[in-house]
Amino acid sequence: MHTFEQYFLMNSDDVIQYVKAKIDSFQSAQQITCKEIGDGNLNYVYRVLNTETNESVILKQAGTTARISDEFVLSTSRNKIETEALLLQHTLAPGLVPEILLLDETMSCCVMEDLSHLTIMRTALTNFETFPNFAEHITDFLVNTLLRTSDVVLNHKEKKDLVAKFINPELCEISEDLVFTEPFHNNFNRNEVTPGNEQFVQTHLYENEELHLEVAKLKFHFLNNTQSLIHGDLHTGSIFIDQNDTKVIDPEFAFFGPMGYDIGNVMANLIFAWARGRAYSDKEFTEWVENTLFDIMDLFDTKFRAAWDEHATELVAKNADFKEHYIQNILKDTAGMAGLELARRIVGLAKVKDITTIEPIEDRLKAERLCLRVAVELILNPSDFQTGGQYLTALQNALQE
Ligand code: SR1
Ligand code: MG
Repeated sequence: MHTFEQYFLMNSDDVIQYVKAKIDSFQSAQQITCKEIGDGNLNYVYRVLNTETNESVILKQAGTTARISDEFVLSTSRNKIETEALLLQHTLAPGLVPEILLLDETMSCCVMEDLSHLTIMRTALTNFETFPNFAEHITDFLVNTLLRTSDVVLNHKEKKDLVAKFINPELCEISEDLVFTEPFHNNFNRNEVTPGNEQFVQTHLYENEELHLEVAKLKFHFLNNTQSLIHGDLHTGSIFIDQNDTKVIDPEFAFFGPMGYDIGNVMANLIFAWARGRAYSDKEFTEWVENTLFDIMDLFDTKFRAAWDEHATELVAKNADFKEHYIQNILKDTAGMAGLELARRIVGLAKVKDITTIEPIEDRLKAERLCLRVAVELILNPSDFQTGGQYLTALQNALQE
């Protein structure tokens, strides 16, 4: 019988015991099932169900290494960062993240609301499902979590306390390596270029000095700009969705970084879905993705401006030209970061199913080159991407080449 007073990595039986011990409504439950359902790269996720009452919860625990590979040795305290990010995001963007029921720092686990009536967005997009409310919901999430954790809104001392609380060096290092470094150099064995695209990657990424300069600028921006509490890994695998609801999950990479990293991740991962839609000639789906890309930029801009006017407390932020300058820079960062995400998911360690499951292989190779052409354009010319329309033009141009 465990007391859960010292950390160990739980199995399904341990999780049942744990939930009975820690969650009041499960205390006297007789019929409990528990299944590991995690499909992320880092942690273990269990769904615990009381089959008599149908009540269910999710338990997420961090192991001492990443699930994807033992080569990433990580502090289990990432679970605390994730849970505290969710708690804060819940106050800023209610209804758009799961409810937390318990945080256990000793066991490096949390218990949260079960969202398994929803689907992981990447899975749904891979099946060409569309979501009419997504642009509205994700821009509500982005504007509220990003603007309201920035110095525009927060008291600067309070913000510095939060910056310290969310220092996340190990998870940031993963992004620094996998997103900002490895995909642009051919001497990292975690890169895996699909056979047939070697020459393209060599020319457009590995030997592109102009690109390397822009990537270096973006990397130092990521390292040095404590702009807002960002999610840090906001791809479509970190979103649960259905026709009504959108819930953002998995912020274990959260730290104070540039807002554009989150917005760019959302844009890039929709571009993967778009490239897949093109590969399978699904016109309705690709049109929905295009409209969504357009709407996200448009809605973000409109809502961010309105939220600025409503919530800004910093005196200099009342200057209209400063507001303009600030927003232009967020959108510029968004383009650069979207380009990085597009490149790293094609070449680097953590690939995306939207692209890897495209068949036949010639179509996958073509979709990869399409994403990489868009990536290079976004990274080289980020200032040219202030509107959704400019993204759509870049997608059309990349198709021509
Ligand atoms: C070692 S973790 C690999 C990737 O999975 C996560 O979801 C992040 O995107 C990370 O880069
Ligand atoms: Mg994740």
